[in-house]
Amino acid sequence: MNEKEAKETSKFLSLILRHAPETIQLQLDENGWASVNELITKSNQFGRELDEEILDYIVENNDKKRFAFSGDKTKIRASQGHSIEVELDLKEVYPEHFLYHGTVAKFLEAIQKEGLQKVSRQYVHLSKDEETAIKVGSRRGKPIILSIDAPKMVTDGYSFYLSENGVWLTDHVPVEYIKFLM
Ligand code: HQG
Repeated sequence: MNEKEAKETSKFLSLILRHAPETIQLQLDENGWASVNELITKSNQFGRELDEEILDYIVENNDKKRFAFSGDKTKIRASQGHSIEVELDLKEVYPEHFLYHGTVAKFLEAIQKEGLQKVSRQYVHLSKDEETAIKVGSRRGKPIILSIDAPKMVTDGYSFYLSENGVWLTDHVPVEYIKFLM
């Protein structure tokens, strides 16, 4: 499998495992897991080439480690990024430093009014460093980086979670914790 094919398959898996499993008549369990066998069979029926070797390759080599197998490798799920309700059973963790969020200018006015919202995902996504946030923002255009006083939020009772692939998650970032570095 070449890089282009791997990227396309990864995008397909993001669609199925984060947003719309019904596209291939797949059901995720309440924790977001899909049966590996069922995912392979239903993807193939849908016309998407997939087998265990391809899945292994993607889980291992995906640039953001977006997907993970269960311990016995019978199940697979996305580690974050869902728009559908799943219970990831993430442990609460306490960030000890500022976190970052990459966005673009057209959202700033709304963010300045209502803080960072989940929009269509299950959580607000934050990055551990500015470099990562720049990449996230660049998906949409010229990136604008916001820094978030996460330690202060913890002191004030807000919860944070860290996904298996290192993305910081929270429910809402009110505007008073955001520094607009421009
Ligand atoms: C913006 C990718 C208006 C927010 C990335 C963002 C990440 C608001 C967009 C992960 C707003 C939502 C998530 C408000 C936030 N008003 N706009 N109040 N609050 N926004 O894609 O953080 O490649 O749902 O700034 O790397 O961009 O998919 O969130 O621009 O880790 O694995 O609304 O997705 O990872 O967009 O990205 P998204 P995100 P993957």
